[in-house]
Amino acid sequence: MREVVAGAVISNGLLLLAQRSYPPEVAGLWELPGGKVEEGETRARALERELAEELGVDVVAGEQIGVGVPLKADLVLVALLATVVGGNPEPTEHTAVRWVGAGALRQMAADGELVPADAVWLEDLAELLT
Ligand code: 9L3
Ligand code: MG
Repeated sequence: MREVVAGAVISNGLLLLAQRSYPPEVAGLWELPGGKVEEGETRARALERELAEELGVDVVAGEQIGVGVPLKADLVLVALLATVVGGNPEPTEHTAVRWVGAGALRQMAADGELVPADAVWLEDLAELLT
């Protein structure tokens, strides 16, 4: 089973969302940033590497939040809490980033603006933000 790790980056009570630029099915939708865990890499290390690559930030990964979400038969998506310890997120692959509170996150979910896989974590994330 391969894994994709996504970061629930929370700072000053706000959650970091990144707007996907690809593939076409999800381009324009917002996600918790991250990517595939490579062979021999821990989830935490993979998340720290992905957020450095994608957003130019140093983060420290923490606990898993929510459930694992199946993406394909052999691929599961997991979310880890993450704290920024250096830098300011500047997208290299994403179209944009934004910081949201619980209310804005719920509104985005209701408007279908979240990547479907990540919308599964709405209640877990909203709880962390309130
Ligand atoms: N994915 C879904 N939600 C997320 C992330 C980071 C990724 N929060 C899905 C999109 C792709 C796959 O996982 O199908 C691999 O992600 P990426 O390497 O394209 O970011
Ligand atoms: Mg990615």
